[in-house]
Amino acid sequence: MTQTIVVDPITRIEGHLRIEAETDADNRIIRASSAGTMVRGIEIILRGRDPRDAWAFAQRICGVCTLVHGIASVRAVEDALKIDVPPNAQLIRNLMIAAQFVHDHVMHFYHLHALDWVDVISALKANPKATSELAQTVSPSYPKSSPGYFADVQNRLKTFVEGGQLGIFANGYWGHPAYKLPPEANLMAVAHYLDALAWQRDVAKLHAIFGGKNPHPNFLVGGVPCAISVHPQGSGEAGTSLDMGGLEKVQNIIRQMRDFVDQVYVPDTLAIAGFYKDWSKLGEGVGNFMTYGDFPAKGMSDPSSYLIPSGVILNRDLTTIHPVDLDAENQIQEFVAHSWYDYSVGKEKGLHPYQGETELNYTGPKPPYANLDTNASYSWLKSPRWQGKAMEVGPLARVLMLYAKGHEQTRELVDMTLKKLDLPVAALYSTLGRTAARTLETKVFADSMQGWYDQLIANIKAGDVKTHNDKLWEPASWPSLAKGVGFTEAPRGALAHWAVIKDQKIDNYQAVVPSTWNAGPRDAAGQEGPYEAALRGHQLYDPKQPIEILRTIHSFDPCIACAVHVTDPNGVELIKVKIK
Ligand code: NFE
Ligand code: MG
Repeated sequence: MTQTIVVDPITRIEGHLRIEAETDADNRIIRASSAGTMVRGIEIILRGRDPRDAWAFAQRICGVCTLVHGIASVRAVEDALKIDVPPNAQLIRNLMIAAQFVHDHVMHFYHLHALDWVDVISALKANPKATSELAQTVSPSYPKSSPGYFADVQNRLKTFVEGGQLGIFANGYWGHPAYKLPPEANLMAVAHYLDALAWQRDVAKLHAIFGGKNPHPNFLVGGVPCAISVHPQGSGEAGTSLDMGGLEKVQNIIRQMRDFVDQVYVPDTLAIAGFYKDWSKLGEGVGNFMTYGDFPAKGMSDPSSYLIPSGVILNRDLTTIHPVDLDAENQIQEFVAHSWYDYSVGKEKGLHPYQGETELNYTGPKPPYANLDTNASYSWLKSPRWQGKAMEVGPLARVLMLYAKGHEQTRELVDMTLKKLDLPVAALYSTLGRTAARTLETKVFADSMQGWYDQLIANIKAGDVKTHNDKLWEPASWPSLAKGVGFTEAPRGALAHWAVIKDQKIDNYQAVVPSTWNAGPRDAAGQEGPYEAALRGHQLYDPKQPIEILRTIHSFDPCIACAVHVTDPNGVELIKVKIK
């Protein structure tokens, strides 16, 4: 007998995601459908606006990836108007993007994904002294590892549970046999969950130092809005510009970031992964991977200088990297065959984002409803495709790309991880591989921050304090028609904004974001998106507690606000959790 399991909303993600999974008599998923259930349409809001302001609107697509839409937006306008960004501004952008990665990935691991693997209630049974011994083996350089420390954390947890107020830990499938960690490992992870909360509050300040605030730091077409002062610290001459005192704070934050990644995040990932090696055979997805590339050493116009290379990997073949051209009309297209949109060319055809259309047409059932008709339209997400093929974007795509291109540190990290877990390279193509890739790339980017910081300081010491190029600031200097694409690697994957500028105003604006690539519905040809493909084959131990679905979906780190560029206009919850 087949049945449909509905998980709606999927929690511990950003935005509103619904999964409908059809299972066979053995509770094995034979067909999964991924649906975004909310829409607003930032792209419509942007029409007619000054392109120099677009970043501030686009950035509101999401408060989780707090700055990536700002970056993609200023780059789109700079690409359209052919504006070069000064080297210091590029370095500051690299530092801000990398800080976003480190912050976001650590938060995702501990606060969104960990509880799929860590049983909070089991931590109550742990022996604090044994936990301390475990912690000192797993993370020998991390200072918070005494028996007293773990006893304190356990007591805090006990108080929650005895008060009947699990709060942030209220809804988990605690006690499910899929949890494999011993109580001590669970207690250690819960302690690091709390440590990571305090840590993230401090390191988020990097964005505020360069961009005035976090989330949603300020940006500027042509550079960055923070002026640099060379006046000595404390001389009172710097005004509101960034002085050496501010830069020293940045140095301290980079140190704090690297310490937490090295001492806690990487060792915890490896330790926890050791108990879940079965998950190296599940949850692959579509087997195609794409990156746009980022972190230029010499500006966006020189892709050979990017730390993350751009390219496409097809069918796991790491020997051939296909080039990605974001301007080519036959490469990237969005389809709406199963989405609640209409296209003027008909629902079966794809459109390149320069010609992209945002014409809402909800044809789904009236809520509350039991099921969506997944043979018809069933999502507010479109289905982006590269040369007609579904692509996974994100940490796994980036790590594979760096690995395929022979990036030395990535190779060492991947080889170390596989050796430690005693797994083959093929293990990367899985739920476990995706989660490990997120951790490993965090280390690569955190370490790279030091180099960009050192370069910035060297430039300033050599007398270069320029952070903005205002040569083409005045709209009168622009052509009457221009179009450009701005791209970045966001924590969840390749992100690009396409802007058409006509008579100094935005004529069309399209954002195609990472979670749309990963979470989008089937296309006109019936090809699944990565979430849908990844879920197929999962066997559910208990369909009423579908933790297996959460593990794989969370391994992608969904952000549905980004994916449909939304927030709900009325704050109304449309649909309730329904597992039947
Ligand atoms: Ni709202 Fe985002 C990231 C973007 S979406 S989190 O990272 O773009 O997938
Ligand atoms: Mg879009």
